[in-house]
Amino acid sequence: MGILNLTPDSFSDGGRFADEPAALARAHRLIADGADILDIGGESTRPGATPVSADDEIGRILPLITALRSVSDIPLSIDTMKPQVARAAVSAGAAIWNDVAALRYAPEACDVAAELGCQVVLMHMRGDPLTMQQAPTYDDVVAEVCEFLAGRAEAAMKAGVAREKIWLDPGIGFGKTLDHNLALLARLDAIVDLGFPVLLGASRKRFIAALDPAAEAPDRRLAGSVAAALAGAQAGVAAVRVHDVAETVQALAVWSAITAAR
Ligand code: HH2
Repeated sequence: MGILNLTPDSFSDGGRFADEPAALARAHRLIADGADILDIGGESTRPGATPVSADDEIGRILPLITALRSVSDIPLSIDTMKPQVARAAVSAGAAIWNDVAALRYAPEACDVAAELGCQVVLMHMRGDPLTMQQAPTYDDVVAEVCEFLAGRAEAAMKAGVAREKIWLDPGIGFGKTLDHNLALLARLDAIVDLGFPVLLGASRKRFIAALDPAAEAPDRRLAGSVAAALAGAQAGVAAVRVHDVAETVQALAVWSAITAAR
């Protein structure tokens, strides 16, 4: 899953693809590099990010979805917490609602997901993007994330979302310390065992800089991002959400070939 941020403030590529020609060119690059899905975002969820209105978010994402729909049939995912934005994106042709709030942002979120009939990614986040990195604590992060994700899948299914439409995501960096992130990356198999496809988003995240001081700038985190993607593949995740598609595709091809030759 290639990341396409139409935001002025995402942590790694904020502002670079905010106008439509640049965004379309970026989308074509991600597709040529081997992305199977494009994840389009109109609101940054980085720690401390300022929220934007649904209208602004729709204004950012809709022209690109419409333009892309007329030139490519690659599945599109909309990265939003807001049911109105998901509705607009799915009406314009998006197939996946990627929700970092796991359908908790608005009371009608589960019903809207059921009504739209699209695939839904339910991600774990402690708190919200404004506050989530303020001293997060867990007794057992892996067990608590699994319990949360299983509960959100239940809530979605109770509202009428079909089981086969649901994906789960541990939410690397969302209300987690370095140790929490590492515990989750080490036990992704526990999330895979919940029985839903798992999406992993570790690309260029801050935990990589905590392990390598030379990776303070997000664009210096490629090798660490690839290492995390391979840990995900090893544990059986279904997809990885990444900025550097060509490099990740190559790493996964080599890893799969080695695995197949065993
Ligand atoms: N991480 C970000 C955004 N959306 N969605 C899922 N399912 N999983 C993730 O790990 C995830 C996500 C990170 O937020 P942002 O600051 O918007 O940066 P970027 O989109 O460049 O990763």
